[in-house]
Amino acid sequence: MSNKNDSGIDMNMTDKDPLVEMGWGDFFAGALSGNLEPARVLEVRRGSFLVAARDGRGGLVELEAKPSGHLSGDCAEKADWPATGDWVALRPRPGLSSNETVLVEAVLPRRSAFSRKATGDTRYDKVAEQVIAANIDTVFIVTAAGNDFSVRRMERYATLALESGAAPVLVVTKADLAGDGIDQLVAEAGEACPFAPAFAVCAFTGAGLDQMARFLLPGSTSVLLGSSGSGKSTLLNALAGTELNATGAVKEFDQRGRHTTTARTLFSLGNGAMIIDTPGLREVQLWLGDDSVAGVFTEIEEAAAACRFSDCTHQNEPGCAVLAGLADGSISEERYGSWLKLLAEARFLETKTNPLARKAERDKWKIRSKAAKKLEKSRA
Ligand SMILES: Nc1nc2c(ncn2[C@@H]2O[C@H](COP(=O)(O)OP(=O)(O)OP(=O)(O)O)[C@@H](O)[C@H]2O)c(=O)[nH]1
Ligand SMILES: [Mg+2]
Ligand SMILES: [Zn+2]
Repeated sequence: MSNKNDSGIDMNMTDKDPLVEMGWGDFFAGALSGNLEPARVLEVRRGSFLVAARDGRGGLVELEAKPSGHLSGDCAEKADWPATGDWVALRPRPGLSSNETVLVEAVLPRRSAFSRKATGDTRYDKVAEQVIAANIDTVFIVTAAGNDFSVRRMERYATLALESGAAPVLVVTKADLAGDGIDQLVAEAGEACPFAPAFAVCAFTGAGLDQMARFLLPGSTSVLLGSSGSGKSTLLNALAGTELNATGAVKEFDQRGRHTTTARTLFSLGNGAMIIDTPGLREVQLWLGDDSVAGVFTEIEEAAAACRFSDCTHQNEPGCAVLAGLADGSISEERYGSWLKLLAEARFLETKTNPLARKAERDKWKIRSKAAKKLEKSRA
């Protein structure tokens, strides 16, 4: 008999360590100290975390844990704070005393993490990383057929996915809206990231769900990312065969753009695969990753390797192989524009966050201002 709680996690007792089925392993165990107890973060709440931990009887328990003072002291940066999918260390062991508040003492190192630049604060030296989902294997980049469809946005997500350490997969939802045009849309989506699989799904008919299932292996964790209303939660429910999360009609006239999903929550599918459903992101700014930009724009990077000057900016230099590619049509104008924009964004962040890069940037300015002063003197 199956005994599932709200998140769909199977609470049945087995001989196996139930945490192993949630992805627990040596990588995390090696970082767990003392007699702390491991748990996985299912949801981050205001002032607490919903976590899954061993119940001490071979099963799992879902409980609300509070941050310890130690954790708060340790998390100097926003990104250090536990995110959905993180493995954390609890004290005391849940179940030992039912009345004691269970505390999250530490976040264990992440195997992968999908991050973006935190929104809101754009002041000069205030850039911060925001972790959306941790310890993930696959990033489903969800875009609906119809008005939501944007290859440029997919390129942006794909860059972040590559930076996360998880594999990007491009999913075009609401295939029914495109009719016969769906193959064309999938082909366009595929161009956003040359090596990533791309396919269409329809949550209503179930078409294409088998393609997604290939990535949903027992013990694996995926995350659904995409604009609000693109059908992420509907897709989650269709994959689970039951309503794990609420879905909502697209509110076209709601200027505030309210989201149906408001939390990032880790759910379990019947087969032991885990999926993190997220609220649509309105803004997806890069978090570092000029290498990842290169990984998403491989055809342009390959051309760039053949430019005459190693510091070619690919905008007006003679012997620029990228401009030659644009001229002969082997590189698309849209991809070129997107590439330059994302590279500039990634490099800007680099100068804001990496002290060595910052120093190099400063030194460059010093040299420039010295040269300018010399020039001024020679003219005076
Ligand atoms: N035509 C069509 N509509 C769909 C499909 N899948 C979802 N929808 C509709 O799209 C709307 C939004 O679906 P949700 O699943 O709530 O979207 P979401 O991406 O989870 O949105 P947020 O939680 O706000 O980020 C709902 O009205 C769904 O019924 C589909 O395959 N075809
Ligand atoms: Mg949703
Ligand atoms: Zn060039």
